[in-house]
Amino acid sequence: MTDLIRVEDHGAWRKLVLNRPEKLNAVNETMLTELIEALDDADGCRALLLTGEGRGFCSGQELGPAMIPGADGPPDLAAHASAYHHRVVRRIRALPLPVVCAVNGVAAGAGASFALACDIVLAARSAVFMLAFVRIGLVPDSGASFFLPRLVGEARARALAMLGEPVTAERAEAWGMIWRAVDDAALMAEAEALTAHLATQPTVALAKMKRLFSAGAANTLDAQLDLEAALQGEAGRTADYAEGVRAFIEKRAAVFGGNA
Ligand code: LHQ
Repeated sequence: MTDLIRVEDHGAWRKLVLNRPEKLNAVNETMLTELIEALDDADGCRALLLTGEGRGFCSGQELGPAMIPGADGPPDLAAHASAYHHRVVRRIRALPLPVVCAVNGVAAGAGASFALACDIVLAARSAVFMLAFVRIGLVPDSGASFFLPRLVGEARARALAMLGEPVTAERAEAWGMIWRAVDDAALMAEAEALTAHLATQPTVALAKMKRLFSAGAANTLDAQLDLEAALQGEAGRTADYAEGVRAFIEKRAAVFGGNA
């Protein structure tokens, strides 16, 4: 283990910090492997916060000599994306707990995709999102071509992908690409408070919401209604549901254990 991913434990929630500030947290194989391990290891906690150290959030794949054709021909980007970047995205989406992203600075290429894969995204007002892929002759990956049109519509998604222009945090909020743009100085405190709050919520229900929203992207209304009914049935058998209703009747705040 290096310290390319810094893990901060806060009891019920955890902060994962991309920690290569001198390269705006550009990701390489070591860093992505550590990120995947940190995500795998997070199953036990009730919420995660993903952010970056320094003035950038993540500038995407590290661009270095390994990324251009060498004696063995061009690098196998399909294998690279599948083995690393796409495992990060799959893990974020599959984790049975909310993942908050605090975009503290530029989010470019796969860095933008990682942010969009998270459940709730806050961004510093000075941060920008950039589908930088086109600038180096690549296509959006790590889920960007899936998330972006669903969040902002195809007209904007196609233009952002084809032009690679930066989108400010405020515009991203106005377009529904992220939850909120926040003053730079307030970003971390706000993101931490949000994550800490989520860690007190009915975790099993939040995990089922993630399943619902993921399935809803491809389901018919009928299939989605069936899934909602099934997952509501499961949620209705949790201790947190019983506690929630009891607390309502007793006119007090619910105390959720996050258990099934
Ligand atoms: C970097 C990087 C970087 C290395 C900044 N690498 N050093 C691709 C391939 C394979 C499989 C799967 O998926 C992908 C997906 C992708 O992610 S493709 C997209 C890759 N990323 C980019 O194309 C973005 C490249 N970076 C930039 O365009 C700029 O750095 C941005 C616009 C992010 C920020 O610009 P500035 O604020 O002007 O900062 P800077 O360019 O001066 O960067 C600061 C340092 O960070 C600098 O190093 P240096 O030693 O000169 O101070 C950069 O070289 C380094 N850096 N991004 N991706």
